[in-house]
Amino acid sequence: MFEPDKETLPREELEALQLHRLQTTVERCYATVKHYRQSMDELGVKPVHIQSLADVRHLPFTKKEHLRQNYPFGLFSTPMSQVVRVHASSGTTGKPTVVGYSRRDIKTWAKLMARSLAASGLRPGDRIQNAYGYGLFTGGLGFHYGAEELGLMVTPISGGQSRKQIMLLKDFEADALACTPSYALNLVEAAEEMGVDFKSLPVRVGIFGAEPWTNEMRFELESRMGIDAVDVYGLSELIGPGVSNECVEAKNGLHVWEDHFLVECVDSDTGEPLPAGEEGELVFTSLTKETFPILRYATRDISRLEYAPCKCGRTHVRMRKPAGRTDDMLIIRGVNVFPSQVEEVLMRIETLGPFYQIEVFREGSMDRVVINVEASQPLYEKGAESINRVGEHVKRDIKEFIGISSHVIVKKLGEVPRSQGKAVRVIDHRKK
Ligand code: DLL
Repeated sequence: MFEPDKETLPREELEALQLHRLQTTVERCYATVKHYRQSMDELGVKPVHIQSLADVRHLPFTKKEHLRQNYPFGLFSTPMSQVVRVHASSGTTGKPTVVGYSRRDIKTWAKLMARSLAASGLRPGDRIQNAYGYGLFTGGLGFHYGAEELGLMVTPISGGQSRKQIMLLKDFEADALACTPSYALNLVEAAEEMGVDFKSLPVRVGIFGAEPWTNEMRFELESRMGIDAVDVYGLSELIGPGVSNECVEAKNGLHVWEDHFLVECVDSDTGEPLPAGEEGELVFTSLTKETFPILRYATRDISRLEYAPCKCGRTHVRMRKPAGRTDDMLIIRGVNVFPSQVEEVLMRIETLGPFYQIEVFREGSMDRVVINVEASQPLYEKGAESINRVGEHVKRDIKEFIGISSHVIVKKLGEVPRSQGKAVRVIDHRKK
């Protein structure tokens, strides 16, 4: 562990620390950020009302639209002269959302990422190839600073140049690869094209995140790459990657670094807290941020919290692999569908490649779902009849396990679009 005393704090002590930090954060927000003062005043809540961790529920939610309304620096809590970095996420429409960091925030983030990398099984002296995008996206620099903090050698290659990635993984003897799970699949494919068996490379662990991926995808990646694949979660509004990470010992849920973030799981329709263990929307409050503290950020990410002890010895709560975002949930003729459910079904069919994309059309008053998949090379060689049979199989399984009718198109290997960062899993033509 990178910070064993903090990562194994008995829960009582952890919660006492959280309460103290929550109170400080709420005071800071109220005193320095107009948006928080106004929204707390509207609810009649003052910092002094926060007397227990449960009192967090009296605070207002913060949503993406609040970041947009305060573009670019309206939610910053420090004078601009103390801000040493900004990051931004590209909104689908209009202006991005902007977040800022003080010198201390950058240090905190590096430590949290160092914790995450250590939890993933890395040690000082190990080497990591960082294929997350460098730039306004938090992935590249977040991993970079964390890796240096832990004492790893970093190859800052960013996303893309897949063949060069394979060459450098081999030549620089990387122990770890960091990228999105969908880009990891691209790299396996690039290796195959180069006649390199990925399993022969020295890489022993993949730290994959920034998009939802299923356990079925984990098994696929682990067996094709010959690695342990662990999940890393985070979002720019909170800090970037390093909000939570799986431990390589259990690979069963992501430890939320609770001395820095207070996590709640709420009903996404009503905003009411849910009993421990129930599935709902994750809501986070930062506990140590200086420039961009955030109260009750409603992530839209669906997960659940597991408080049972973990075999790795860490006491920090685990969040189950996020199933997806409520924004990405498709409603198909009244049935709620996450792309990850489709992924689960597809990954069980061995003759298909691991790439897929879902398209939704409106025809008259009906929704039509098209699932684009790829035949593996051996299936492709067997010809049209076998391919059609597999297409029918997919259709049946989607109907049986998810409950929707779909049209399945089995394409040739390489015909479903690839990505270098977050994969585009759904194209919803109804929204155009
Ligand atoms: O994706 C930060 C990050 C970089 C995380 C690298 C992990 C690795 P944003 O671009 O702000 O930040 O996007 C945040 O991505 O609300 C989730 O919907 C999704 N997401 C991130 N990690 C995971 C994950 C980065 N492990 C949004 N599983 C979040 C599922 C994830 N979804």
